[in-house]
Amino acid sequence: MDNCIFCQIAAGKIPGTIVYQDDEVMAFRDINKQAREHIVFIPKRHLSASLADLKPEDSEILVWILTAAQQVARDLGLEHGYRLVTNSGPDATQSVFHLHFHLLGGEQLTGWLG
Ligand code: D5M
Repeated sequence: MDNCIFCQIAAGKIPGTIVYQDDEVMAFRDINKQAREHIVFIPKRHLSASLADLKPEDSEILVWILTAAQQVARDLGLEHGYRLVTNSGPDATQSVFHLHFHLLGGEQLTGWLG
């Protein structure tokens, strides 16, 4: 999608600090980081705006993203733990409407709500 910032990062049209990619998944550093390590995982294809509207036939992307997150967490040395979350919809303050997951770690995380 032309007006989607994450599609533009996936296509190399705008820069991102990419830490991982394969055929289906890309991961890059969040520009508004909320933890010492904060990585965003996206499907390279614009499969859905959020988890809420991901079609069952596209759900295998969830396994690929979780597998990529596991790999990146290992590569970043997050042996003490990390958090993987997705914001879906306005109550979750989602701001970019291309399915994505946040990997947060590298420090003691506190709180669930904010
Ligand atoms: O999270 C969307 C996240 O996307 C938010 O934490 C900022 C991040 N973001 C937005 N634009 C960029 C670029 N260009 N590079 C890296 N990170 C970016 P949400 O879950 O939708 O609130």
